[in-house]
Amino acid sequence: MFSTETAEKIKCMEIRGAGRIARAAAEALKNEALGSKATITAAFIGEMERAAALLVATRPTAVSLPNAVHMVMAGLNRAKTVDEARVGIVQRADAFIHSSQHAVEKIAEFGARHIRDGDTILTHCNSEVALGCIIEAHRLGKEIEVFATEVRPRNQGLITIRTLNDAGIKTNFIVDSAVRSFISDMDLVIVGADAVTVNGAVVNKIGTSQVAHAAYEARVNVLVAAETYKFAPRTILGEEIQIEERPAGEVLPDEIARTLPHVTVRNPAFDVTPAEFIDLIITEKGAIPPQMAYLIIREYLGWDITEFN
Ligand code: RI2
Repeated sequence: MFSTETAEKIKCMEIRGAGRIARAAAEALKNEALGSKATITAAFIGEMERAAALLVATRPTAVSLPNAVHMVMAGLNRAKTVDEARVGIVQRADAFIHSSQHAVEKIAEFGARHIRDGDTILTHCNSEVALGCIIEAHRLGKEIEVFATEVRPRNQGLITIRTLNDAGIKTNFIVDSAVRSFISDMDLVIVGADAVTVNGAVVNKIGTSQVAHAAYEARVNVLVAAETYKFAPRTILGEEIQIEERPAGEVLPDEIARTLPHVTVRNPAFDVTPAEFIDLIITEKGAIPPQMAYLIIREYLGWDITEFN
């Protein structure tokens, strides 16, 4: 029940942002475990597995979601009693949520060091961790100015400018297509990530690759703020990140679309920025060049490749 409700909220983006959906899924699994009436271990495990599958299926791109679910569900099959299984889920969910919040704080601390007094920073979409770096730099007394994009079609830029405004940070709001016009005035680009692949490519909100390409051309550094649970272990095995394509109505109202029978609206929610356009990925374990993504997957996610075979 808890998972169905949370799954709906994630799907319609009432709960959004790669870190937030991961924590919401962990919380939903915890509540599901606490609320379960199952008295037989196998039945309890079955309930939890159905809840986990439902949550993972909501948004296919943000790897934080299956990673969080995997961490909460790890070892469930070894539990001998319902109580043991329930306690395990609750402990692992709490541990994930706690470490996720800690990671966001650590990244803000590390990321702020890359922002200099007087910097003008461009950000795209609404990333809790990217904004955390900017707000921490401001808190440390650095004079900064931000350019934030609109982020069609869901306008997450509005959330970003509200947050920056509330923090008292001088902010400019621009349409997505204005990025190249302003990029030469920027000192830094900071964005978040929905997934980081083994070759250091970053999957993030649609338009990120254009921003990074423009920055590369203008020799402006690009930082990606991403917790280690956004790195994608399955990409080691050659699995590709699925890019979510959202409803056409988000881009073009149905009543207009109906009058244009020869027009198809395409609405991919994310794109892929290759490693060569990224200078650093800031994780809670420190900053790494994107080419070191493999090490994060092997050392910090702590999973053996055989787990996926
Ligand atoms: P944090 C968001 O996805 C954006 O792509 C953002 O850059 C990314 O998640 C990371 O967000 P959406 O849910 O975890 O808006 O840094 O599609 O908040």
